[in-house]
Amino acid sequence: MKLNQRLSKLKFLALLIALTPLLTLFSCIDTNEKKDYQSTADIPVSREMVAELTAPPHVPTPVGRRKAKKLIVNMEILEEVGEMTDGVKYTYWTFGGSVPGSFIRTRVGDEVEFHLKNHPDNKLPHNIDLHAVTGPGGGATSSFVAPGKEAQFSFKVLNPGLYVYHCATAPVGMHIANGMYGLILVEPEGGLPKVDKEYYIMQGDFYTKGENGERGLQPFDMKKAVDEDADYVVFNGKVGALTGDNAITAKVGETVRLYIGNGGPNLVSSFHVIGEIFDKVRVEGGDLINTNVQTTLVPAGGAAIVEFRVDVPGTFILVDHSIFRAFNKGALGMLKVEGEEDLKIYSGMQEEGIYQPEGGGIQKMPGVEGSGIVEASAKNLEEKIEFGKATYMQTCFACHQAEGQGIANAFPPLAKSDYLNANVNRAIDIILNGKTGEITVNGTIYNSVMTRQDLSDEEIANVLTYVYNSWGNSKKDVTPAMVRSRRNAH
Ligand code: HEC
Ligand SMILES: [Cu+2]
Repeated sequence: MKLNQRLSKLKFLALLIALTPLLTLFSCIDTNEKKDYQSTADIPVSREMVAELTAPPHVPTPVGRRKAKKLIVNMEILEEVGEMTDGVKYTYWTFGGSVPGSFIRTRVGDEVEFHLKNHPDNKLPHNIDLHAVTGPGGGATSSFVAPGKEAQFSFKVLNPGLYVYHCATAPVGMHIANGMYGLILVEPEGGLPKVDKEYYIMQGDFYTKGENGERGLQPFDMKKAVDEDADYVVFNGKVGALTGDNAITAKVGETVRLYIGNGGPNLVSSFHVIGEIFDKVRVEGGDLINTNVQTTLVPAGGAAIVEFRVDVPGTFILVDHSIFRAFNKGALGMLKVEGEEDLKIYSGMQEEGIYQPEGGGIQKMPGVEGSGIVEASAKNLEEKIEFGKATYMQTCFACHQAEGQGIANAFPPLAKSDYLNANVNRAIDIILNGKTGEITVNGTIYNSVMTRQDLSDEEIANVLTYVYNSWGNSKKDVTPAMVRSRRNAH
């Protein structure tokens, strides 16, 4: 221990000596700039500028030496169907039409005027929480915006670093799980050091009703999300967003900087590039620089900046080194490097695609479906209500809330709902088939989407019996037979 400590002290000293010229350089820059302001909050802004926003894997032009400005960010929220992988569709909720959302590039001292626009075709209200904001909710409380509306708020950019932004509208996990996250970079005064190539990559985990690879439009699965049982773990919103023709590229001898984010909602990423060593990692996207790193941890709701020089040609595979995610769930990308071989560094026999998942993107384990477990039936009304409550807390709670109160402008109340109490068959149909289009509940209009709930007849009977016997509703007893007859009616 002692020896170790002494050793690390020595190392520290050596590092200090090695860094001295660098440090002096930095302090030079520092004193130059510090003339005009004490803290970054005091940096004056000159003029106005509309921010360039880019879809992944691209990033906007570096800030370089530009002065702090009033930076107008126009961000449009779009809910749209995309392809998770071949034959599998998913309804993404996006900032700017991509997952992750548009990359925002700022510098310390900028005064950002944020315009959040919720497209009129969207179904739900949203907002934005930017981790780069100093203020309540990171902007969330000031940016809640219904479809067809625009919200505006401003903030001063105080701390340099790479920050996540995400939607923070309830149920928050669901909005993030549907793709509502992205990165905002805050460059220091004078900008980050120049590199040859920069790319934007963000990991996310997805939860679908069907298993990995099951075809068709797959609805979000709340239970799997709560259980952190991801069907897909991907870079940039889908399987293959960074492979084959979509691979990112560089030439031998170039320096590459990757802005890596992790939207989660649940999983942390062990980000690794097979066959490369990160010369530099800006740990967690902050000021701390680590060097010679193999794998860097990117927390959910966090980021890292990794930099390396590519010395030899070939295809380098980007993975989450929780490796089943890479080969079985999609967390795999490619960096294709062209140029001259350097046999001194690497002797050869490189085979492109050697790390391709066997037989394409999706693999299935045999024989795990249909556990065959049958739950005991409820014996009386009390048990129905008890079982129904359990289903409610697992399935309906995220949207309709614990006391059935719903969420204004998004999810109608089930408590004292005139709509619910007026017609049992209609309520059963809603659970069986889902519901879209305009409805009026207790005098308020809702026009949103409830996806069909994949529940057995008995589960539906129990959950509705629980709802009808709670929160001032009309105390009906819904039976499995009633549900069965509605199911057969279609
Ligand atoms: C993903 C969010 C979501 C989940 C989960 C969900 N609902 Fe809904 N529910 C909605 C939305 C949105 C509407 C309104 C649909 C519309 O505007 O057409 C709705 C409407 C309803 C209505 C009719 C309106 C009312 O307030 O009476 C009932 C009844 C209902 N849901 C019951 C349930 C039950 C029971 C569950 C659980 C088994 C459930 N919902 C799960 C979002 C959800
Ligand atoms: Cu949202």
